[in-house]
Amino acid sequence: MTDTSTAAGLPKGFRSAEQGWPQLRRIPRPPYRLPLLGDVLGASRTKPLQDSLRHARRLGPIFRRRVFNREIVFLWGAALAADMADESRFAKHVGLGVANLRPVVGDGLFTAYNHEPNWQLAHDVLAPGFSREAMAGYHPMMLNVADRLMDHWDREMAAGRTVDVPGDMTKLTLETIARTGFGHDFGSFERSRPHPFVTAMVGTLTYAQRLNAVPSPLLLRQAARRNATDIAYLNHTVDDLVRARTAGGPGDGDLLDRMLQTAHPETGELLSPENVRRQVITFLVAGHETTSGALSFALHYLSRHPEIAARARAEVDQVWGDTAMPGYDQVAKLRYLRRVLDESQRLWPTVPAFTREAREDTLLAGEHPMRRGAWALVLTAMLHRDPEVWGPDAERFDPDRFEPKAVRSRPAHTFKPFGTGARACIGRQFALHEATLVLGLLLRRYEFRSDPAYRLRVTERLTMMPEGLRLGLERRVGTVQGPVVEEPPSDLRCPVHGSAD
Ligand code: MNH
Repeated sequence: MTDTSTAAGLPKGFRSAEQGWPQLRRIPRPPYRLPLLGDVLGASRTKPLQDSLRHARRLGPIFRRRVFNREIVFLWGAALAADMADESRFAKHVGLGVANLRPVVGDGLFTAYNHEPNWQLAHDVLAPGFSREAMAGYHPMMLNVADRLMDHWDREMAAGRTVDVPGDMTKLTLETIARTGFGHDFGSFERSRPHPFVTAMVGTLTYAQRLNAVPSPLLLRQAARRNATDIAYLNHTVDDLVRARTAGGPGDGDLLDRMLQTAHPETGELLSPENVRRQVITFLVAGHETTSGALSFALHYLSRHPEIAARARAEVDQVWGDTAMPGYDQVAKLRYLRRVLDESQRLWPTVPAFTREAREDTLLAGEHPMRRGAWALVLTAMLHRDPEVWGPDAERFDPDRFEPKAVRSRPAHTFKPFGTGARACIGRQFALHEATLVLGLLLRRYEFRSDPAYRLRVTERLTMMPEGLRLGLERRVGTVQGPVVEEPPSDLRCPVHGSAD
């Protein structure tokens, strides 16, 4: 692999680890390495993350794998991951699956290189779209979409059918981001099949993941053609949406209005039409795929732990009473339910890894020299199961791990479902608000019946999603009506940064 650098000399693109890690040999690797192919024996082409988890368990907190001609360093030990969270020495690395999405979303917020000017510009223009005020404005729309989901679920329940959890959560989260961000309705609940936008999105995500598992993209010619069609569909859908807005006049100050109208406070610069297209796709995809997975895993665990579901339901009854429309401020008060969500994200972070690169030559965790531009993949999904942090029962689902006292007793930077630093998730509060609200509404309305024969299987398309998860529903009887307790208001933190870290 060649080391492409920008004019400024900043590292860009892929660097095989030999170039960046002078003492690479000290890092363990799997025992059976094949010439040319590398460490691919027994490797899964469709579940690379779960493959890496198996290697992690055998090889320890830092290890390397060679896939064809690329050597990649993986890490998940708490001390190593915490050191990588040091923003003064490390930054986001755009590599692997994220870099493979560049043909789809280019210098959109998620895939932009740190040095690309459109990152800061778009960040400054869009961050206010995730402020507390903006979120409070999205809340009624989120409630409305949740009502559509429950209408659908009521009908399925009445017909004696089980529900397709990941499919329906995807409908819900796509409609929510489309409505709140772009004033758009994809009509997902009126369709029996996924919206073609979702099919095209899943296609591009899957293709970006597969590109990491072949020595050359030339081996995926047919898939590449399919991918080009998918990208064209995404572009076309988004161009229509933007055209409708420019023709019809501004919306209600949503993300799209901000993208089209907000000039940078200092430079007066606007996002270019090409960049707007990339941001719209970025937000439509990043804004629903991950939250859908998070909701699906949480529903899986709630259905498997009736005592936890009962406790969460009692909290919803107590905090919400029988209010038809719980208010914005009543969502963050569901502290226990939030812990259920955190615990689901601990075991199955829907974005299961992220990559970080050294800003300068440095020594990782006092042990591993790295040259400027060298990078590693932080395996969040394994960091979240490190027995040294989470105890010998780390694999067990237990929301009490997120009681404030337990959280304080753990080292920093050990729970990273939303990434870290300046490039951490901009939509964190949005996702947490939406997911907590929806879980609260569903718990209040239904009892979940899981199929005892179901074993959790997880499908991968850069993000994680439970496979084939269906639940039976029963209408709850005898709603407990507790008094609405007044709790102190939840702490008001910066909607974007400095909260998860
Ligand atoms: Mn989100 C970045 C996880 C919901 C929009 N998101 C990230 C990163 C993680 C992440 C991890 C950092 C990736 C990296 O370091 O390479 N995001 C999630 C999860 C959920 C989620 C687990 C839901 C649960 N994300 C959302 C929502 C939106 C969104 C909702 C939009 C409404 N995320 C983004 C954007 C970025 C991002 C945009 C890129 C931010 C940046 O680089 O400045």
